[in-house]
Amino acid sequence: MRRAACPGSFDPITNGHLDIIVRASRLFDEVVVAVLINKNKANLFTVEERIELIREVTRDHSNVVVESSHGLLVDFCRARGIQAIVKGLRAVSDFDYELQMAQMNHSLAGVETLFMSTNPQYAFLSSSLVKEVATYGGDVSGLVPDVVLKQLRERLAR
Ligand code: COD
Repeated sequence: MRRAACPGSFDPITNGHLDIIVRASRLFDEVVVAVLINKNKANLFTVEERIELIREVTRDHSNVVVESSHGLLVDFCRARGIQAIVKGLRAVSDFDYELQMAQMNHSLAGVETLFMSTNPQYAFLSSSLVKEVATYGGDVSGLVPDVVLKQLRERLAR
């Protein structure tokens, strides 16, 4: 079985993330969305909430599963027989760091990283920008799935 991981913080999942996950699901038998837990990062949504939102927006894609992980991504991949990591590239500015991580992951465990170019519609999109714009009352509909938009509005209204 050809299995790929789509890793990230997904705080929260955006339409840019979702586009990459769905496109990867057409190329692999199974795509494991790996929600990485980084205790040093202040997140708006808990890991459980992020997982729930991703499950909700990927539920029509039966070969997409969602899990969380502590620690190294390559250990997660090894434990699940995942041969490839799929990452989205938005711009040249993403490339330097992504290349560094891809080479480190290959050197640690021989896991390959495949880069998929972002849908130009979502090239400017990141979870942090979405949160910032939404915090100041900007309209982020169309940038995140509807269920995420609803949760985001509720969370920021508190
Ligand atoms: N269009 C296309 N792709 C996008 C978009 C967009 N608009 N936005 C994000 N993406 C893709 C990118 O590939 C990105 O890498 C991925 O989605 C996840 O994005 P985020 O912002 O949710 O997640 P990050 O950048 O915080 O994730 C970093 C990881 C958690 C993947 C990384 O830190 C990691 O692998 N950590 C595990 C610990 C580890 O193994 N460290 C050593 C690495 S060598």
